[in-house]
Amino acid sequence: MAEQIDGNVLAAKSLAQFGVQHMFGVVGIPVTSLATRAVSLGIRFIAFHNEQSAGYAASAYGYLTSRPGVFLTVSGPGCVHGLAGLSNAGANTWPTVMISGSSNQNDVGRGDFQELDQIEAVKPFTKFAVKATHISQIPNCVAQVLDHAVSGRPGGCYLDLPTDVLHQKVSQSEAESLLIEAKALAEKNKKNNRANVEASKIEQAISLLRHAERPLIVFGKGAAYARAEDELKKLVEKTGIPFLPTPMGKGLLPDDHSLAASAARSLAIGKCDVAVVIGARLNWLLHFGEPPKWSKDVKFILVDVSSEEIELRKPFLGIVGDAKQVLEILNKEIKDDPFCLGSTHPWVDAISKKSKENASKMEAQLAKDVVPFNFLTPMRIIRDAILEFGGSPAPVVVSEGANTMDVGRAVLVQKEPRTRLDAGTWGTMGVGLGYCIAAAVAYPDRLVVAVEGDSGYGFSAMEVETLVRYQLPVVAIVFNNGGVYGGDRRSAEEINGPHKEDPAPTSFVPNAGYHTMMEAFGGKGYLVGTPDELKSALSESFFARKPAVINVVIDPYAGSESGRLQHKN
Ligand SMILES: Cc1ncc(C[n+]2csc(CCOP(=O)(O)OP(=O)(O)O)c2C)c(N)n1
Ligand SMILES: *[C@@H]1O[C@H](CO)[C@@H](O)[C@H](O)[C@H]1NC(C)=O
Ligand SMILES: [Mg+2]
Repeated sequence: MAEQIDGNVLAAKSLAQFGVQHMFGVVGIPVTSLATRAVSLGIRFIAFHNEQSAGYAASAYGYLTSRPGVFLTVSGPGCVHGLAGLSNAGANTWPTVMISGSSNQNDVGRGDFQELDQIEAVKPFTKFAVKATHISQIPNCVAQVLDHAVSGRPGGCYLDLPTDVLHQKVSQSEAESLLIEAKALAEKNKKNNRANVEASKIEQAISLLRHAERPLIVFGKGAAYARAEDELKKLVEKTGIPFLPTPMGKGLLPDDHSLAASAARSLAIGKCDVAVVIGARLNWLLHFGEPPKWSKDVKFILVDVSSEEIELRKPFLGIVGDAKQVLEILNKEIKDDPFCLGSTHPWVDAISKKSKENASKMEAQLAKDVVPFNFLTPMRIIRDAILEFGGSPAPVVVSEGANTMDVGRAVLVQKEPRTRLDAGTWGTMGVGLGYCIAAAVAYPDRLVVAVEGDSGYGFSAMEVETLVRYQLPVVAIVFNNGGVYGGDRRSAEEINGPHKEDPAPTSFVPNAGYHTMMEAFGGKGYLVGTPDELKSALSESFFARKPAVINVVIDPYAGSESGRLQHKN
């Protein structure tokens, strides 16, 4: 009898054929064999403790590499944990594929092992979901799910592989022809992300920018994903228009560029009359593009890959297209009739003055060595250590938390694109270690530095074992202020009732030994409370390129409740 292979092997072969190089996940029935077969075909499988983190890792991998980040889960609860990663990928619009095993098709509705209608469960969080109902469909399903993740606006996609399908068999030769067929079909169906950008819209955009008195260029992680940095640089330098990145747009142009408006953010968005917004959504992070933060007369030029986004926001001018492609055309068109505001232009000058004022106030605060640590002192030391470590490509910075993330965003300096991964559009806590693992796997030559609130860190802290197991060069710095936002801030009348002896809902055990948890797995742990201790822990761990946790003791009352978002709490 000719040699036969099962669905697990065919799925692994399909993933390899369609270019998957890394996979994240948690194994178990019925997908363990899929993972081991994938490894034997050359795919690196990073095994996690929890599917949430594996999903976060896959999504960040998708963002960093522009290829779908793939993660594998078991059925039922594994799939449900994975929804965290899938939904966060959708919120961030990062190309991500969750593959889950599911129960036997014949036993559906009878309470099979880990049974769940997974296609229904993933629906709100995916742009495409498909179930292979027979082994012969596997190669084509794999091709489709990978393609949908990256086409148009990227996002989460799902592939369901029932146990019976994973156990079905086909002959080697049949498998080969299924793989060939799927490849041919994928070539034929390949979608073209390069839309036809209307020339009249480009002309209109240029005319708006040319006649604006106070123009602004805003860009976000969509532009970073599109690798639009060179074209953005050209546009900014050609026109002399100040720019403002969203948090993960930071680094597309260096934070210390003379036209950076981040330190004059309020003025820039409050007073600009024309704003070209590229690969960033006018959502809460940009105050919906509305007053009072923005002027009521501002004209938005919105560049986005998704026509739905443009329909939703109703900008003055909407241009549907890939950020890099649209910028290429804009730059080409401007060339024939160049204009540049120059540093003496009143708007550029006002932004620059305001920036310098704000920056020097900040530097004065940062220059002080405050012990017990506030947030600023250790953040300055970390900033300087990262800059001093330098290297090109630069280290990737991962950040989450409330105060810790907000202070980090203002203080840490990004000079290269896609070097900042944070809680993102949803403000999701728990993403940090997954993002660290993704960055270290996607960029094996780089250092990864995580700057994390103790609460944010704790959501996925067990994944430090994963760092040690794969020996990834990740230095996780925990800002340990004993809780969510820090110490117990309840007023006397709030501390009452039968449970008044309980710690506050925001409090953790004080002085938790996060560094010893890392040491328990054989990684390096540091406990630091002074500038000198922190400096020495940073330089040692950065150069060691080994997994490390630095437990930084912060004054529990140094931060504020909800960090920057106090008005929402
Ligand atoms: C998944 C998820 N759960 C809960 C929250 C609510 N939340 C916002 S910030 C935060 C933690 C803030 O504490 P920490 O990370 O220690 O930062 P700090 O302000 O203390 O520096 C939490 C729990 C969230 N954003 N995401
Ligand atoms: C001052 O600079 C910080 C950091 O760049 C920024 O977050 C803040 O919004 C700036 N303040 C104003 C008023 O623009
Ligand atoms: Mg905290």
